Amino acid sequence: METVTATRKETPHASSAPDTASAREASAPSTQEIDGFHLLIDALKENGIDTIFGLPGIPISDLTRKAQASGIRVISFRHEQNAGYAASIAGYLTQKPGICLTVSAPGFLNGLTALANATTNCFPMILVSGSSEREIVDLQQGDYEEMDQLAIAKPLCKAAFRVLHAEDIGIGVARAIRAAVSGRPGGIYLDLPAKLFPQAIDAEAGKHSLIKVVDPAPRQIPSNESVARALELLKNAARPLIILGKGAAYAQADADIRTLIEKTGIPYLPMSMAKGLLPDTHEQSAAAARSFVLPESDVVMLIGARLNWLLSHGKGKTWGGASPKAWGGQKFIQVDISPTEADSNVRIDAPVVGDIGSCVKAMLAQIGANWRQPPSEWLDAIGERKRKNVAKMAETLSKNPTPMNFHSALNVVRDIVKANPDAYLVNEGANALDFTRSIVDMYKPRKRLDVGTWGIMGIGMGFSIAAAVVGKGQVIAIEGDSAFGFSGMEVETICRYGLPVCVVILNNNGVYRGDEVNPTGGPDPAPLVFVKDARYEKLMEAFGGVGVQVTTPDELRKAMEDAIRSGKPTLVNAMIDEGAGTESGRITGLNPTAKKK
Ligand SMILES: Cc1ncc(C[n+]2csc(CCOP(=O)(O)OP(=O)(O)O)c2C)c(N)n1
Ligand SMILES: [Mg+2]
Repeated sequence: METVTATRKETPHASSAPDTASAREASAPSTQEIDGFHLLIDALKENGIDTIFGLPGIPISDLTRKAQASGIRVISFRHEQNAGYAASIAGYLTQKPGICLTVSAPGFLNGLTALANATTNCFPMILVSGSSEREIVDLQQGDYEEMDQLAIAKPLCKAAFRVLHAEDIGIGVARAIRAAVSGRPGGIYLDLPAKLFPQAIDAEAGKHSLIKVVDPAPRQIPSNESVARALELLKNAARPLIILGKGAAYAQADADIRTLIEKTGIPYLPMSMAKGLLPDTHEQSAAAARSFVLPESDVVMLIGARLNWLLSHGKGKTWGGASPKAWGGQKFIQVDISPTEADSNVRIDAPVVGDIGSCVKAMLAQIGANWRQPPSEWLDAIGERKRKNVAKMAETLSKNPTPMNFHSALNVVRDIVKANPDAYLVNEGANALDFTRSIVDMYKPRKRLDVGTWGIMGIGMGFSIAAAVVGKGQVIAIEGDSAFGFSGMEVETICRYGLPVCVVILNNNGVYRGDEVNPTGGPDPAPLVFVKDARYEKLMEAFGGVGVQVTTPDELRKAMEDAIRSGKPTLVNAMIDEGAGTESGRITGLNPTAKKK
């Protein structure tokens, strides 16, 4: 392992900093020195970081080589945005910050969308970018890839740091790790100017400067009063409901959360990425009666779920309010790590602030053995709705139309996921997303990885690669054809690393659907449609993976079964009725329409 170098003397950073390294060398000469490259690698390894997602170039090419040589797994991507998404979801899956490494200005900017998305979704990630020479950047003298990256990153992340001296690398990495995972996790930017890497300091002093972060995400215990207040409200509810968000899934408090749900007997709704925290087939899941339970509930406990647009801000018609902004009358308990989350959209009657694991434990401790189950009228009413909706869905799923539609294709995916509950399910698109979410049941926590808070397109291949690498398991990616296009080139990365990823494109020839025409009759296609019947599977074949085009559910089933059996990179191009989708999938209401036709 190459950690300590007997270096040539690199000129340390000259003008913007006192020449501390050479000053010390003069007073205490040393033959053994360590440079910035190795200090950074050692600082990451010291903190258990074993994987870097990135894209090499000036000034970080050598860093990727040396990192690989030191035993860190380096996954090289074709575009930084995908490396960034990979890092962010690795952070979500492991509770360790995912590292994305990029070059300066353009590489940094390409990674920035993923950093902002990580912050929005509370995924712990660190974007590490090389940057150009400070004094030239600050005087705007036109350096190679000049950009004031720190200033640009700041508003888009939870915290941003820059390291100028090799002896500060340990501190810089420690601060970035703590900031990423403590409290509400998020995206961190770490700026490393090119001149930092060859700076050399005394090896012993360098070793001493590294910090192994102790307890990076300390437990935050809720107050007893806040827990008692919440339970009092829940206990007296006539129609209680629990909503589990991806914060609850992130917490890895799976057994306690399940015990809380089962002990209280309260029906629950999983948000998209909380599907599988309890198996979707759990009898207390009210997912199949969502539009009934939201307006009818009287006390709602949110666990790691925010009242953002995905929950209609806790008000309006979804919640039984008379008008779009009107309150539905529910009382809310909000269990969240952030004290400022409460009252963000509606009044929170009982905030419980702490980490989800500690909060749920505290509730279990106070609940004791004699918890009264919710009124049977409420449970029966939900049960009846569920039965009706499930029967209706079963009827739709059993149809076998030609051409295949979303339902007949996803009926197959549903079976495959049921037979492979440990597989990760990555999902993006509009109809391809919404139908998959409602049709495909999940059975285990943190297996469903999707577009998250922003409904962002482009996470598909980055998430798939990270799930295969850090989750070390089979991945199934269900992709809209438009969604796939955002990260499609990474199928080369999937093939290069030989990852067990089965991509299924639900190909309906366009965004939402493929049957629109240019109203002018001119030669350009309509803005939302693509080349008809495109052969996406050939892209996978180009890099040595398996490509299959399928037009029936039976062919789809066989292709997916083969992919999972072989573990080979596979792309299944599933041809879907181009008229089957709806505008914007399930969120049609957010689409502005012209007042006058
Ligand atoms: C980064 C980004 N750009 C654009 C969008 C807008 N958008 C939402 S869904 C979607 C694509 C939907 O088409 P497809 O993936 O083919 O799914 P389908 O509805 O056809 O199944 C787009 C472009 C977005 N959400 N994110
Ligand atoms: Mg489509």
